[in-house]
Parts: sequence; C-alpha cells; structure tokens
Amino acid sequence: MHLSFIRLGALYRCTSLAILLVPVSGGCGSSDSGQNGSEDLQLTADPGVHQRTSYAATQESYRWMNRHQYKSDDGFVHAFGYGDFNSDGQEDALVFSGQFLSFEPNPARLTLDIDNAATDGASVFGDVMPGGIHPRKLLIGDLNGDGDDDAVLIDHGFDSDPFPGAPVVYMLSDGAGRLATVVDDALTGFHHAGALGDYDHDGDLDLFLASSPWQDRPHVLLENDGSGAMAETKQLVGGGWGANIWASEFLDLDGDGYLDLLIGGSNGEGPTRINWGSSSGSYGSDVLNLDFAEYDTYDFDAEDIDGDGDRDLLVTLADWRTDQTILRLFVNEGGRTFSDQTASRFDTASHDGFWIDFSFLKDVDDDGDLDIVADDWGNKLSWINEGGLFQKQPIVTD
Ligand SMILES: [Ca+2]
Ligand SMILES: [Ca+2]
Ligand SMILES: [Ca+2]
Ligand SMILES: [Ca+2]
Repeated sequence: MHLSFIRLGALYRCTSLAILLVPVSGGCGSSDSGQNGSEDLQLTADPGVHQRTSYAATQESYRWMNRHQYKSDDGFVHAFGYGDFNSDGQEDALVFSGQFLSFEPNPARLTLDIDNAATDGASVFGDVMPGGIHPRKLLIGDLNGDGDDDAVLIDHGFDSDPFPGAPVVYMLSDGAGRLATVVDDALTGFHHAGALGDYDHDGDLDLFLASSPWQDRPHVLLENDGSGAMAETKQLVGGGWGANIWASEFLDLDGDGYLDLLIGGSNGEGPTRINWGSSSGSYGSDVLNLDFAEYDTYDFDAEDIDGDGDRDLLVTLADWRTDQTILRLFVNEGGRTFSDQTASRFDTASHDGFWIDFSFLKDVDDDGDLDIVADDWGNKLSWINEGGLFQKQPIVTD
C-alpha cells in the first residue's frame, strides 16, 4: 500500500528524452533571475562540494541493518540514518518510525555504538526523544559546524485529507555529546523529500525542502547561517515546480564543482529533473529531464559504477498501482549526456515485493565494485555487481 498516494498540483511538463539523454538548456523556467527569485552568487567551482551533502554522508555511512526492528507491529520505518551523535567516535543509528494514519508523534530511537555495546541513547536527547508523525526521510550532516553529526527530520504528517502536514525537526549537537531538538512549526507542510548541501559554497549545509505547493507551500531552498538556523531564500526551485516531489538529492552529478539538485515525483505530473548547478547558485535555468512515464520517482544515487572516474546515476522508481520497483541505470558519457544501460547491466531490474524507499550503492561483497542494496520491509534485497552486470540475489530474511 502506498503511503502517499495523492496526486495534486499543477501539471508541469517539459521536453523529455529517453534512452540517450542529451543536455537541455533554457528549458522550463528559462528565466534565471527576477521572477523565480533566483540568486546570483558568482560562486567559484568547488570540487569538494559533493562531499558536503546529506547524500554523501548517507552513502558513506550506510550499512545494512533491519531498521524495521524499531517499529511497532502496525508501523513503518523510512526515516533513519547513521552518524556519531554523542561525539564518542562510535557509529550510532537514529530511527524514526511511524504509524499509519496517526496524528500522534512517535518517539525516535537512538542506538549508540551499534558495533559494540548497542545501548539506548535517549540520554543524548536529555531523555526527551524527538518524534515524527509520518517520517519520510532523515538527513544527516554537521549543520552547526562543530564537527559532530546533526540531523533533520522530513515528515509529511497525517497521510489523508486534509493533509495538515508536519513541522521540520532539527536535531543539533551541543558540543558536549548531546542533541537539542528544534521544532520549526513555521515550516509545517507535506514534506516528502529534502536534501542538505552547501549550495552557496560558504562552508555550511543548506536545506532544500520539498513541500506542498497545492497548499500554497512552495518547495523552498533555505540558507544556513552557520549555526544550523535556516532562513528561507526567495528562490523557487525549478522555476516554480508545482507538483509534489517524492525524492530529492543535492549532488554533483556532472562533476563541475557546483551542486546539482535532483528532484522527482509522480512522473505523470512532470518529469524527473536534474537541475544543473552553476556559479549563480540558482536552479531551474538549465535542466535535464528524465521521462519515466507513469512511474513515481523515489530515490537517486550517483556513484562511479563503471570505473571511468565520473558519477553514474541510479534512479529508483515505483509503479504506484502495483508497488513494483523499477531500477534505471544511466551511465555518464560526459558533457551532461547519459546512456540508459539498464537493459544491458541487469538480469532483473525490478522487484515485486514491498516498494523500495531508498536504494544504496555499496560494495557489499568486498570485491571492489559497487553493488545495490535495498530494504524490502525489513528484509535485505541486493543486486551484486559481477563485472558490470547487476545480478539480483534472493531476499535475505533476518
Ligand atoms: Ca553539529
Ligand atoms: Ca551554505
Ligand atoms: Ca554540477
Ligand atoms: Ca562512470
């Protein structure tokens, strides 16, 4: 059963090309100043900017764990992440579960030192755990620049009419091994996706927050003041994308030193879109659209899969009618062109279990190349990379 099935918002469709994808310039939202509130920051290219993202933090720290052990029998887990939240040098796991059609916040679970003692970490929050109503994604990164991991909860709230939304919840380190919870009620909305990245190259992590334009809550870019406090910019991403966004990541896909912003939703309402970053620090004037027909886009991953030094793109899709997952692999051919090599690199590029909320590219069999791993409702699902061909493995049940 889909957790988020509404499809509201304006139709917003641009030119889409399949198979061999070529650059699209000046497409949708072709005006890059004025009307969409874009900034003109005159940034210098930064080869390290890709690493200052929640995508990179998640990719680096991801490991398989049955996150569903932290939910109740009638609940679910999408929002989870790994980091060192109490500053002791050991990896911790922070998990937000939820319950269907609930209005009540569900307390998070923090497990400290998951490799050794695996103790409950409520004390890190002063024994008052932050909660989520329908948590969708947890963003990890150092928001306040003290070297300790912080987190941002993306939550869409009660999943039925009138979709009252949920606030953004920040969890910020205090430098002494504790996290302070900051609930931003002003940013209440149907938040299904978000991403952290230093889009303005000033060294701190900024926030892209997908919201609910059909409730007059636009998707927004927020700028960090360096302390973890976020202020809305006037930039409307993608020239005012009017539909829901189910997936978003900041990452440098073309490797030019500017963060690109990848967004996707219900592809019947609009294409999945790569908003190319530039020295202006704004998004929407230069895009590459990916047409996935009627599928929904749930996740993006970008790593060097073919070993030629550039980032290739894995898109995780779902057929909302059947819950079938469909993977699509686009190999980077340089010059912002990509070839769809799904057919030649997968034995089976689909999955018929529970829909996959997030995929991860990790070397799970320690042979030096990247495999694909995902979660099917607490069961491990993987595609092992054998010489460039991804071979689907039987599900592993804990
Ligand atoms: Ca911090
Ligand atoms: Ca910044
Ligand atoms: Ca880029
Ligand atoms: Ca590559």
